[in-house]
Amino acid sequence: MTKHKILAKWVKECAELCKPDRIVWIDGSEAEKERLEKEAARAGEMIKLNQKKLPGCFYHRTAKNDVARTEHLTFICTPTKEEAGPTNNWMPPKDAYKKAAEYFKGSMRGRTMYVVPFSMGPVGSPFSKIGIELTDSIYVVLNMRIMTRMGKAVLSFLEKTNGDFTRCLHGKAELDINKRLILHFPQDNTIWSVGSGYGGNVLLGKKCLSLRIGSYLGEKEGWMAEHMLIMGIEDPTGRIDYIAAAFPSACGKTNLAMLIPPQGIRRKGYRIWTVGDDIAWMRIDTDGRLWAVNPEYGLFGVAPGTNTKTNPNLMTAIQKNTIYTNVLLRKDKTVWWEGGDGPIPTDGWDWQGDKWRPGQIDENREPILGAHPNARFTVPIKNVSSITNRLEHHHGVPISAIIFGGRRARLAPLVYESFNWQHGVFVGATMASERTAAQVGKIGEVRRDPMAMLPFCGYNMNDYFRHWLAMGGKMSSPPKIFHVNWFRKDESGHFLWPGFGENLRVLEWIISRCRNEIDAEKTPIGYIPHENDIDMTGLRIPRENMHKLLNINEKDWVEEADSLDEFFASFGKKLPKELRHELAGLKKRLK
Ligand code: GTP
Ligand code: SPV
Ligand code: MN
Repeated sequence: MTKHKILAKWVKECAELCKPDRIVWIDGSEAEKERLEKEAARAGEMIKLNQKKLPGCFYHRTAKNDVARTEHLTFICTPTKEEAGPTNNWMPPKDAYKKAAEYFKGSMRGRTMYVVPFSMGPVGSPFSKIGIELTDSIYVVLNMRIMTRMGKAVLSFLEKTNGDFTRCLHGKAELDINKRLILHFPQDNTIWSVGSGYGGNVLLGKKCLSLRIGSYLGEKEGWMAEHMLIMGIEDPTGRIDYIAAAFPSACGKTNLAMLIPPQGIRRKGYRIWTVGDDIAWMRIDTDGRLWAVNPEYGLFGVAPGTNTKTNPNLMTAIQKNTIYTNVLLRKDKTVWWEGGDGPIPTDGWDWQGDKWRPGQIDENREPILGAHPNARFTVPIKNVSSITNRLEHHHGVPISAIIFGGRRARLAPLVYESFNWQHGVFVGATMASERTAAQVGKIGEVRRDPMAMLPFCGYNMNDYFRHWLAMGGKMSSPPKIFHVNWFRKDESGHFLWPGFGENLRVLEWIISRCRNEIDAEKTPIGYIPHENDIDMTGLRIPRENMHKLLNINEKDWVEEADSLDEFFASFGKKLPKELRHELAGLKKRLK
């Protein structure tokens, strides 16, 4: 119960709609956690893993048709379509409430409604936002416990300040994809999610609040909510440069944020500090620089491909107090996934709960996977040994460089630097990437994903671009803007760049550029490194690969620039003229 009258009234209204048997206010205590874990295990919602090998770890499977974000069922519900803009699905608020209310109606009969008070950002920080999530899923409660600061302290603060909060209502209902909706009502500071149990659809503090509602508030209040990792790179003198990087879903943010310096350049003595792996809230401080905080408290990371070679830091972090979702369950109650640490298990139960052996094929002659390609784990960020000591600092960290990137088998070079802020905004606005398993849809298809925010911008993307442009003008020392591509392939489809820890070599170049320590080669698309300016010590890749990685194929770029006409046309008249101007500039330089 609560002294906060508006909160009490809202909880009562939601309970009248969903009709739970009981309402439980979550305090965030250890005892409560144990109680919930027991109950989830009893109900079959979670499986307790091998506590000797994986202390504090649990296992969960989602429904088969509920394994990734469903962008086609995600809506921005503003009074006018114009406010949602050309890239979002839109529904009028009245219709949206009505439609979802039908699915919510009585859906919690026989169930418990949990009231989860949470804070995105340190509790009580002037830059933090409070949300209350109502949910009938213990899995959601236990994940929110990892992903956010939550419980009694948040509620006390909200009551003491009698402040506003984001109203987040989640119900599993029938877990039916035909009765699933993820709805955002920016004007009402409200999120309704029904019919799903998958992370990004139901951990409402994450994409829904911190990005969609957050970006809407950011434009109004003069700050930015971005789909970015934040990391610090400390050089041997102790100076730390912080960078923020926007890559689309499942394109390497988590991995970059906690990389371990590769053997070859370890002698240089770099240290990496992890600040965040998915979301950055950024504002301009009195020094005229951009400062970023990570509003989250945990990581919801992709399992497949994660192993001791690619990400030793993360492998260590997920050995305790981690919730695994949709991975392979082994007989000894440990877990495995494709691209995980070998050897491949001889048997187990796959993500759908069926008996699994390696080499099985399905009716389409495709291999049956042990883990879903979008299988994930939820882990407290403090488990990561490279965690920054500024996590609780409400000022956050000053950003030297912003990096955009995506999966592009062709075209985009390993790295290039924009000419200035406005050109950098153009680079971000036009970035593209091959689709991954993080969202339902066709994998591999190249799509434009401006600033990696296509699925997460909570308002008209034209206004979002305008906000980016305006922010640059307000800073006396804006970060430099870069673009990277770890995913370029050769003719036979192999990655040309080893990626992961080796990406530090590229970050080193980026930081040298930010410090004005080295010059670069000017090309029509931006500045690229002189060939010897990326330290390749100890890395044996053919010299011709490096040529390919940094090659700007002008014919391909002319094609790319031409295709941007159509892309920009889809934004209509409201597209900021500065972006059209940048496109014209690119075309001219390519001639
Ligand atoms: P979201 O959590 O969906 O926002 O994704 P993310 O951007 O944090 O992606 P993540 O770091 O989890 O990486 C997704 C997949 O890309 C994993 O399978 C990684 O193993 C793979 N990956 C990450 N970095 C690299 C890289 O530098 N090179 C290559 N080839 N693969 C990478
Ligand atoms: C993403 O898809 O970008 C994620 C995972 O970070 S989810 O929280 O499901 O959105
Ligand atoms: Mn993400």
